[in-house]
Amino acid sequence: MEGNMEILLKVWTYFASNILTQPAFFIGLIVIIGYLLLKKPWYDVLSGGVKAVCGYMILAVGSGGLVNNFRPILVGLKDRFSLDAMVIDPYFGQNAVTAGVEEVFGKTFSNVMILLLIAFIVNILLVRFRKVTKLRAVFTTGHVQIQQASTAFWLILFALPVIAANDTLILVVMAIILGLYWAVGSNLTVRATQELTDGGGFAIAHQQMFAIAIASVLAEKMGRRKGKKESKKLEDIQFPGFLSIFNENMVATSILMFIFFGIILLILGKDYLVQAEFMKDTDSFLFYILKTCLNFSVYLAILQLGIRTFVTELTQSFHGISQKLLPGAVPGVDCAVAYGFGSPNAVTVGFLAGATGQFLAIIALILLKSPVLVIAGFVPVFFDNATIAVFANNKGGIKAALLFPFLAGLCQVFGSAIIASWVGMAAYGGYLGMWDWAVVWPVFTVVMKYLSYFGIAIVVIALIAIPQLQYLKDKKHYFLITDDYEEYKKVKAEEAN
Ligand code: ASC
Repeated sequence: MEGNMEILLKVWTYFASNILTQPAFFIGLIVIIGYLLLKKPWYDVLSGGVKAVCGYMILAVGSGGLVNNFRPILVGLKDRFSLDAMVIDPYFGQNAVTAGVEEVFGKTFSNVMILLLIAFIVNILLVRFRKVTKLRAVFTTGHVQIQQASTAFWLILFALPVIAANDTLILVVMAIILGLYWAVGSNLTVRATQELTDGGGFAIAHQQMFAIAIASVLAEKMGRRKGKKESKKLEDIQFPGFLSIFNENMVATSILMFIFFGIILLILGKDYLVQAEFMKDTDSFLFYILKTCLNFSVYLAILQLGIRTFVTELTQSFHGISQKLLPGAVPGVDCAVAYGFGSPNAVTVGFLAGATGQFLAIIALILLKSPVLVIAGFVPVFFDNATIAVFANNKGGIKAALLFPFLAGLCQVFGSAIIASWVGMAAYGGYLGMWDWAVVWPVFTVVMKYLSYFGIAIVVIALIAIPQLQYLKDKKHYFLITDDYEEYKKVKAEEAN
């Protein structure tokens, strides 16, 4: 018995560390299973699998390139001015947990793989029983789930000292709350994502799912209030004269990023950049700045190529899974997949609007003499806000694409500063910082801290209630939108007339 369990655990750990937490291989596996269920010939299964894995790996080269190039520049501000500040970024957040959790709580979390197993099963079951649960999306972005698990571990230990002594209880509470958050959050993005991608057949499973849902609803209201049928979107702008160069996404992004990061690099100064080994003393500063800033457009283009490579395969193959295994389900994927849809300029606009919000919030912290200072991390400021802008633009046009990322930028900084200093993570240099973790999880933490077991119940019930409320509001289209998007569009068009 003991031996069997051990073997099972080994098999699972192998699967989890090589596939479940490696989105490229997980999506590849899903595509292969989907095509097998559709009884496609073996060579179609093979080519679909290859395109899915390579496409996702290309996407990861793009997003990794952005992160590796621009994270150090933003963090450089902290070193250059010797600030005692925490960085809001998933990577710094995870490091802070590793560095501090043992010192603060006398514990380390080693059961990540078991947590993922339980949460994954919970997610599948919740979707399997969608008639009751009203949940439609399965989380596939394991790398993000691990980051979230470590932050949740800290927040839950802090909020619920009553369960801290019992490792099994911690695991169960974490699995329930995280599993629900993953299922409910990705489900919240289903409608907005289907409408953005014209029935792409997936949802977003990342770190700003509540923000996507809220921004989409508010942007839609904003768009409607103007009384016009459609509000002007970013893709509708046609600049005249010399400004027409901005009509081209690559040119617009390059010029805007040259200004934005150019200023930051000038502030950092050549001396610092040489000393911190960003560049050599013999390099031309001008060309270093040019090259660095243009890399933004280059990696963005790579990212979009990756999306184009795998999205069709995923959409088509998942029919196999949603017809045969998990009726009506959609996969939840990385937020960057949204950048292949809608206006490409929304990505840049969202980043700049979000950065403005974050920088203003940071200045406010300085002026208010906040005990905790925050440094903008690249992942929240770019991936959160670009995503929010893509969705906001699609529903509410230009104004929404500027407003919501800007507000989100304020939330990311203020929310993270408050929660990270309260729970003691700020002292270890970082916090996850993404929107849901700067707003939604802090609320969970407050409720659980002050109401203990009763607080856990409230969080769980609230999460379970969200999809029910979504369903009650829109019974007629709720399942149709994933089951048959063409039919959904037809019904919607008829109703509009
Ligand atoms: C994150 C994180 C990343 C990026 C990536 C965006 O939260 O940890 O590496 O966003 O998933 O494509």
